Amino acid sequence: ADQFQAPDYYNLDDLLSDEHKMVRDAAREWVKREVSPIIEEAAQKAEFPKQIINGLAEIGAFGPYIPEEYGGAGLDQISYGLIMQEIERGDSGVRSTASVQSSLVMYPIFKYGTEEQKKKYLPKLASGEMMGCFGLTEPDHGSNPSGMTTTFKDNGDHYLLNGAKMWISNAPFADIAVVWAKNEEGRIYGLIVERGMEGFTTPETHNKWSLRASATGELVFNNVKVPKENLMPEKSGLGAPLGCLDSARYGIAWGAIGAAMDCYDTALRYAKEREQFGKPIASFQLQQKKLAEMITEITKAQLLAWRLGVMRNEGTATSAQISMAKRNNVEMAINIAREARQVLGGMGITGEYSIMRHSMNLESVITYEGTHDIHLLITGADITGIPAFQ
Ligand code: TGC
Ligand code: FAD
Repeated sequence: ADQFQAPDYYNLDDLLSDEHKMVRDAAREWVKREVSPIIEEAAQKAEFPKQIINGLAEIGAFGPYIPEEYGGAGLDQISYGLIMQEIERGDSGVRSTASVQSSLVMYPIFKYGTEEQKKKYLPKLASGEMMGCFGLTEPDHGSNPSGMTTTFKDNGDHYLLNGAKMWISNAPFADIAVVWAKNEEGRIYGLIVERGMEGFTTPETHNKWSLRASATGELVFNNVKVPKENLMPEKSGLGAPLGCLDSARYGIAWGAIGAAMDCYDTALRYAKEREQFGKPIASFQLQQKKLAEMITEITKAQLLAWRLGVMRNEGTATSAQISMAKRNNVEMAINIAREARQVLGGMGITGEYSIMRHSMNLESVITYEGTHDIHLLITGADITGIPAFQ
């Protein structure tokens, strides 16, 4: 059984409201009950566990902060963060599915879509009846999405969409895709593409060593006729997809804490139980150093995420502040996973424990939603006023 006990070294619970704690605890219990028992096998088989979709919807993981009138949970940003933390405590791939559905599919429809689009898609996305994916990255344009070559052009009562997207989470099973493409003037817009439209295919990406319980694929558009009412008109330009990324990156800053907590908690328990040289390995200074540094880093990351959440609630958090938290917290988690794996010795490499899976997953998390390098450059540009991307 899942024995997880969440570390809270600085009594962060005192900073949370009763609603925050209730939402967090419900997500935590659900992960223990529904995710932990099945996730290792799903990851080993490289299958997304579709049976958890309903449960994700029930804990409010699809559109936590989308208003209730559109089917969302109507929660604040801290609750959103806490849900992501708990889900990623289970698995980063499951959190990916929730991040994409909420921040990369529901958010753009809510912010940039028409009233008809909101009514048509948001309630079904919130309930999990419909699943979505987000296509920004292309084979030749990852860190530099402004160079994208996917295009759409006016063709009477519809647009003709051509191009390809790569590394798209949820693509193999998604019912709809929010796709970013350039019009004839080179201006970027988001289009809602539905599965079944002629010329639209979603080949799956195989042989991943990371995020194996998440389905990843391509989006290929070959003269796809997209009805004009599927264009999201309220925002265009690169700022439109980047606005969605702000929300998803914020969720990852919390999610990474969950993965780190799980690794720390597992390593701490193991170190107290495992004996070598006639003593628990937790009694050796070298192991204590690892564990003490882990809890210190987790505590710092919690404070960063919490403060960012307060600023998100106030509407004052900048994109650069979000980049700092995503970058710091994911690096924190990947380092903790690596150290925790060593505390478990040989057992650490097996699927008996979650640590190696977290460690492999975090290799994707440190790359997607803006690589570790790109977030450093965003901070660099912000503090110096000099962008160093090119
Ligand atoms: P730049 O000139 O800096 O900006 C272009 C326009 O965008 C505006 N902007 C933003 N708006 C909202 N939010 C942000 N975070 C924004 N950052 C920039 C900016 O003001 C400007 O607006 P305007 O009106 O002046 O045109 O653009 P650039 O081409 O120099 O690129 C900047 C850079 C490198 C930081 C950006 O392109 C970037 O972030 N690259 C990384 C790409 C990335 O993160 N891709 C993620 C793909 S999705 C994904 O990975 C999902 S995984 C999900 C999962 O499974 O969990
Ligand atoms: P590149 O941009 O080619 O970068 C390669 C290396 O060069 C990196 O180390 C990078 O930091 C470095 N680099 C690039 N530019 C600079 C620079 N200016 N200065 C210094 N170094 C630089 N995308 C989506 O749109 N939707 C999704 O759902 C999605 N899901 C994903 C799921 C997984 C499992 C993975 C692995 C990726 C996913 N992505 C998704 C794509 C992800 O966002 C990209 O992989 C990421 O943005 C990096 O792009 P790239 O892989 O093309 O690497």
